[in-house]
This record gives sequence, structure tokens and C-alpha cells, in this order.
Amino acid sequence: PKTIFLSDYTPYPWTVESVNLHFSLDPHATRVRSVIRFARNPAYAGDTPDTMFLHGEQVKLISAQIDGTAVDPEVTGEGLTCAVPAGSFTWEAEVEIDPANNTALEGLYMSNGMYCTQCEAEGFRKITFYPDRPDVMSVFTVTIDGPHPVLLSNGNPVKTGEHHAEWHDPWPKPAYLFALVAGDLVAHSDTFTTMNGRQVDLNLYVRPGDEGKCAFGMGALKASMTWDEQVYGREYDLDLFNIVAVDDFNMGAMENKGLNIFNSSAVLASPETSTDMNFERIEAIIAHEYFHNWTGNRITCRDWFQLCLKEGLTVYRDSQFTSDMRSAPVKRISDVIDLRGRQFAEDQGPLAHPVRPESFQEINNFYTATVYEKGAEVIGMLKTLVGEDAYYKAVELYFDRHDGDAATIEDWLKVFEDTTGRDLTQFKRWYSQAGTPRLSVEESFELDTLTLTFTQHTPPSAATPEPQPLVIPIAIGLIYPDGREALETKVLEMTKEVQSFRFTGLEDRPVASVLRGFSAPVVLTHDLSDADRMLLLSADTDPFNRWEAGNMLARTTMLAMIRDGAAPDPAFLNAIKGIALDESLDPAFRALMINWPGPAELANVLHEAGEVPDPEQLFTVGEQIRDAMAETFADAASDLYARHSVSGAYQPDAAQSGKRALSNVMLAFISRRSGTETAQAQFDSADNMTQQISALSQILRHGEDSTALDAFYQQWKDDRLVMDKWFGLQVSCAKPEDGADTARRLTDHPDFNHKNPNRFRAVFGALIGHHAAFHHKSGDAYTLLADWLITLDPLNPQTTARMCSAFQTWKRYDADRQARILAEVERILATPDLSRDTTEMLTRIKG
Ligand code: B3K
Ligand code: ZN
Repeated sequence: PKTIFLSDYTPYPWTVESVNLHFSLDPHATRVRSVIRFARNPAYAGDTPDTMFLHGEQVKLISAQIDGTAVDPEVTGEGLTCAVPAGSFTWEAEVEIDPANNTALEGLYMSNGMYCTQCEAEGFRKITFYPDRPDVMSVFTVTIDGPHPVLLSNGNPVKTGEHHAEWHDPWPKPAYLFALVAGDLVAHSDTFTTMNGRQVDLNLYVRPGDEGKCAFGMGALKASMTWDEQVYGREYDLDLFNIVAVDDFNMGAMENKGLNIFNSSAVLASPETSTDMNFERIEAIIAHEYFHNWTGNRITCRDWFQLCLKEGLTVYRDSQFTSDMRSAPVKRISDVIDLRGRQFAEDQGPLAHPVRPESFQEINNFYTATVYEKGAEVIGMLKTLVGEDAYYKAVELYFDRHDGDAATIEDWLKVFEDTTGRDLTQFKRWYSQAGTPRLSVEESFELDTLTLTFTQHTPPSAATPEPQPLVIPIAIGLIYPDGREALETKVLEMTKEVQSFRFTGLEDRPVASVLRGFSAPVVLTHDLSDADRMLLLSADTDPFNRWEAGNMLARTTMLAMIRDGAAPDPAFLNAIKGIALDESLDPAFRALMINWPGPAELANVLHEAGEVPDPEQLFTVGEQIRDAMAETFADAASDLYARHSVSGAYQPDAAQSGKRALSNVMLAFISRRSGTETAQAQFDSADNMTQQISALSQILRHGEDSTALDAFYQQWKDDRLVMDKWFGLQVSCAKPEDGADTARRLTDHPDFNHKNPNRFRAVFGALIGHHAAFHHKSGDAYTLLADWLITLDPLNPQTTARMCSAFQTWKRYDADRQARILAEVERILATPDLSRDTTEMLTRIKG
């Protein structure tokens, strides 16, 4: 396969002035006619070539003309090359495609009888011949003839009717933002009046039967539109905003201009079928896709290496939105847990790559936690460094200066340099260096002065063999032993490899609260005593570091159990209990405080310390902790459970879901000690999915029979999204030694369908997420996953390649597990005609 390099970028020799597309829909023989107006690109250095290349894959060329004269281009598997005139010209072509056989779910495909598209990153070339690159932007007019009542494309409707529709999108866009939908759909409609008084029609299109699952998503959309006006001054720019829900989708959702397409799991919600976590995720994804209208669509990316320009910024914006809509500390803590779980694993293993990668074979493999989540952290650091006011000024300049552009990270940083006068050359290393920086701090105290000496070090990786020092914003505060704050949050700016900061005029030696709010995505080593951590746990004014103090104590406790079989310290367990009982604290925050590090995090910590994690032992220690917690809460769990049960109508808001989170942790303790009676009662009386499934999971873990599981199946067998939960939960709740068998048995179930990514991920995502089951010493889970990846690859390379990352941590484990994983990786790689996607992932993972 060919490797593409950032350094090889050259502009396309032509601009595209307009695109007209006509679709005649047919399951196996859709005809696409295109009329594309090309002109010479003044930004192209050198002579315009006399042949033109257009991307095209799996499209059958029926006829082609240039300026009305038939031409006969040379067509390969990647596209076509055709002689062209020197000046402007019009390209016309007719092609045929086969949406019904498109199982890759990229380009135009079918899902339950409806037509839909997914073009990002390079799917438009499966629809027709085109310069399918993000820096080629054009105005699209689309007509559709089809058998369906609802026919949609981007922009504003010119004519809509049954069986024929015409759409015009006035905003120039790259082809990856093109979308088309046709189906028997029903709309949940509303309107929004923008800050300048323009009325926008909003529709959420769903399959008949799903109408009752639209209200929440619509509310989230309107809240997002208001928020983006108020916080970023961004107004919506079309008369219409459509969202369509589809059941077969490779990821969460897609920000196509004016026609967002969503995985139904990322938009459909009702109290009976969706959990609190589902609601929160849906709200965030709707916001994310909506925010892309400015950060992604109005300003797009020059090339795919700049992906973080739109994704990092848009993730940052959606996290701000969630913080504003819900609890900011809870959102921050959850984001950091997620970052450490997914992004750190990636950045510390063979798949490590910079936030802005410098080469790739298959761009779909780079929609990663590093590009998205670390990309968002980099924006957060920039904001911390320049301050809130300068941040919003710079972003405003970005919108003014680059509206309509296909921009770069250089453009993005330049608006900050121009706004603040800062030189961001060193800061830019966050975009170009792979690897998680390690930050350590040494303290010394003399008279009234505390000196903190920081050392930074980024381990070299294949992607970045010689890392240089980064600019690290370190937010710190100081707490006196009596709990008073000696210094409010202050941001230190570290630029050197080793750097000291002094704090004078102190009454007493304080405890330093370092990296407040997790102000940089680093691994921090700070040798605080347990007593100091206990002080921060009880008195830190920064909620993130309060949680972090507990998390570090929990880690220390579990590591001591793993290394020397020590018992957990009752004083610490009781401190956690004290926090859980503190009614002045947000229940959601308390639920997070009771949470212990999971096996994947511990495996990572052990690996960092040069030790080999034993998944079986990690599982046992986790069980011991849960037993010890259940004992500690023996006299409090029932009361806490009852006190935080929610009465009245279900609301998916932060207040109610926090209560349910806390009470369901108590339910777990109760079930562990006293059996499943309480869980069964909750299951029987539940009027919402959060309560029902929390109860079911306790029954599966601690109960005897499968009555509840079967009842759940009977109740929900016609609801795909709920059935995904039914599949996943059985794997998550299985004993480690039964995990692979449970998953295998579920793949034989008549409702299992590997072509549906949600169902495939329900089973295998749960298996991969069940650390002790996935890494069971038999190696069964490795083999089962590999078998199914081999089966899925020819059908859906994108989802297959993504699931391969389950193997990325293989080097952490013992020789036997390493050999087993490697054998499976080799076996997959040896499969004839393996996709470029999967080949690239596994080759990188092997290292
Ligand atoms: N931009 C899309 C992701 C497309 C992934 C293509 N493999 C969704 C998002 O980030 O909003
Ligand atoms: Zn995005």
C-alpha cells in the first residue's frame, strides 16, 4: 500500500466552480450523472497539467464528455485520467453504482431499505468520479429521482416532492460533506429563531415507529444552536437543518452540511429505552455535529493531516457545552478517565502518532483518541496559556480570517500569535510529537519558601524518535495542613526540560495541588505521602484534584495488594465512605469518588513501572476491593440507596442521573453482600432503562437464573438499540473464564448480525472491554475476535480495522499472551486480500 505524506502536499491544479449531480436511485443500479465546471487554480504553482486525475472507486463509468464531446479516459481501481483543455472546461459523466451491495457503509449504501451516504473521509469517490480532497470546495446542486417519499440532500430545498427532489447548497464545501438520504421516513419537526431573527426549520427524520424517541435530540439541537450563538457568536446559516437516524453506521454521526446523518444509537432516546449515559452521549454528539457547521464546514481542512483542526476544536467545544449544561467537574473527571483509558494506551504503544500525523496509508485509521481527545486537550492548554479573553478573540479572528477556507494548524496557531503577540513555535510541538509526556515534581521548603522543581520527559517512539521539551501549563494551588488554601489556582508555564518555581511568604509548609483540572495531558509523578493525599482528598478546592487524590490513593492501595498481597487501608475506605455520605456534594461527583481504577488502567501503571500485569490477578484484586467496599458500606448502603432513589417523572438531567448513579453503586454493594432481592425489586418496578439495566447487571453478576434476562429479551426483542445492550451486558457480566464462550454463543443467536456495526460492537466491544475475559490465559477471546475480524474485513474494513486496536497493548503482557496475540495478528495478516485498513493497523501494531 502507498504511504501519503504531509510534506508532499500540493494544491489541486483546478478549482471546481460548480457541481450538478443527478441521482436515479435503484438498489443495484443507481445512476449518477455529474456536471462539473473546472477552472485553472491560480494557487497552483507551475503549468496546469494537460491531463486531469479524478478519484473513483467501485464506480462503473457509463459515459464521459468534456465540453460536450465524448472522451475515453483511462480508468483504474483508484480513478481516471483524462486529457483536458488548457482553460476552463465542463466535465460530464454518467456512472453506475450498487448501493445494496455496499456493506462497507462508505459512499452510497442501503440500511433497512433506505438510502444514505457516508463520505468522510474518502467515500465520495465511491459515488462518482471527482477530485475527492478537502481543499477542493464547490457549490452543489443535487436532483434525486427515487421511489421514496423523503428525498434529502444538503442545503436548501429548491423543489421537493415524492419521487423527485432538487436541493441547492449555497455554501462551497468539500465532497466529504456531501450527503443524500432517501427513505420512508417520518419527521419530528421544530423551528429555531437565530440571534438575527432568521427562522430555521429543524427536522429529525426517523423510521416509522421511532417518533417517540426524537424529543430529547431535538431539544439538544436547539440548546446547541443557542449555546454556539451565546458562547462563540456563531449563527446557523441555512433555512433548514436536517438530522437523519440510520441503523447501520460505522461511527457515531456525521456533520454533512445541513444534513447530519446519525447512527440511531447517537440520536434516538427515550426514558424507557435509553440510559442516563446514553442521554448524555446523545446530547454531546448532537452538539458536536452541530458545532462542526462552523469548525469543520465553514472552515474545513486543507488535507487530512489537518484533521485535528476540526476534530480537536469541535471536541473541545462540545466538552465546554456539556460542562455548561451539566456539571463541569464531573465532565472533566469523566473526560480524563476516558483520555487515560484510550488515548494514553494509544500514545504509549505501537499506534502512537502525533495529534497531526505526518503520514498514513488509510486515513480512516486516524480518527483516533489522539486526534480527537488529545487534540481537544491541546486546545484547552492553549486557552489556559493565553487566557479566556484572548482565546475568544483569537477564535473570532479565526472565523473572520478563514471563513470559506480549507485551513491548516499553522493558520490556527497564527490567529493566536497575532492576537496575543506570543511565539507559539514551541507550543506547536504538541501537534507534531507523539507520546505522553512524563512530568515529575520535587519539592523543597525553607523558612517561608516552597520550591517546586519540575522535570519533563517524553519517551521516544517510532513516530517521534527525538522528542523536544514542550510548553506545559501547570495549574497549581497550595493547601495548608489545616485545610486552608495558601494559594489559589495559578498557572505555571513550563518550557524547559527542568524548571523551578518559588512560592514565598508561606506560614507553614503547604501541600501542593499540582496539575489542577488536569491542565496538561501528561503522566504526573508527585511523591506525596498518603497523609498529604488524604488532605487534598478532603480539602482541595479544585474538584478534579480532589478526585485525583482519591484516585491516586486507590491506585496505591491496589498496587500494594497486587505486589505484596496487602489489605486495603480501612482509613482510606472510610474516607471514601465519608465523601459518599456528604450530602453537600453532588451525587454524581460522589459516584465518581467511589469508583476505583479499572484493570486496564492498572495494567498500564504496572507496565509503566516495568512490571508485567497479570489479568487474572488484576481481576481478583478488583473483586477484593468491591468486597471490601461492600463491607465498608454495610451499614450505609441501604440508606444511601433509598435516599437517592428518584421519585417523580424521569428526567435525563445531571441532577437526577447523578442520584441514580450513586444509588446504583449502592445497589451493587447491596447485591454483593445480600443477594439480588433489591435488584430484582428494582428490575420489576423500573420505568426507565437506567434503573432496569443497572438492576439486570446485578442480577447477572450475583443471581442464579436467567429469568430476568429472558424477560428483558421478551420485552425488548423488537428494539434494536435495547437489544444491543442485551447482547453487550451478557458479555460484560460474564465470569472471566466464560467471556469468550458467552460471546461465541451470542454470535450464534438469530439476532446477531455482524454486518450491523452496532451489534458487532455490542458483543466484541464488550469482550474487549472485559479485561480479564479478553486476556484470559486460554487465549480463546483472542482467537474468537480474530476469527470474526477475518469474517468482517471483506465486508466492512473500517469497523474491522478499528476493532484491531484491541491488540495494541500486547507488549505489556507475559510471553505466553504475547505469543498468542501475535499469532492471531499474523493469522489475520495472512488472510488473502486483507483490506488496506486492517493491514495498516496490524502492521503498525506488530511494530
Ligand atoms: N467527522 C465524522 C467522522 C468521520 C469518520 C470517518 N471515518 C464525525 C465527527 O467527528 O463528528
Ligand atoms: Zn467531529
